Amino acid sequence: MKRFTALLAAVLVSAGGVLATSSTAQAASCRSGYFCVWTHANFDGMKIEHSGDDHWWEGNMSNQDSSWANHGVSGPGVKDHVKIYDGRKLTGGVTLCLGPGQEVSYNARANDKGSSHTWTSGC
Ligand SMILES: [Ca+2]
Repeated sequence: MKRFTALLAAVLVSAGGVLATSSTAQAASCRSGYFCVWTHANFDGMKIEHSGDDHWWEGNMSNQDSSWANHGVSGPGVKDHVKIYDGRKLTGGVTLCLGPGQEVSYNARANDKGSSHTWTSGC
């Protein structure tokens, strides 16, 4: 079962790689290896780029987040998903979880809710 899961993950990763290099170019301007957050929808407004965790989003981003991009790089044992939490210090529940390469231009349920995030191995 473990072997199957690893194989499946490899297939999913390579499928994502194909998608990324096809005509559906990534819309969000966010460096490779980073998780980016914008204060406005459609990757607009103020942007903050995170290479690691931030358990205490500052006031100019806390409860201001309106679009998100996970440009984390996948690899064996790498935490390439990002969970965003309602409260600081990863409290209050997850408002949004992004897989590697995932970009969310707007999400009504998560809009202006986030206050901390962590890299994780899955959603
Ligand atoms: Ca906002």
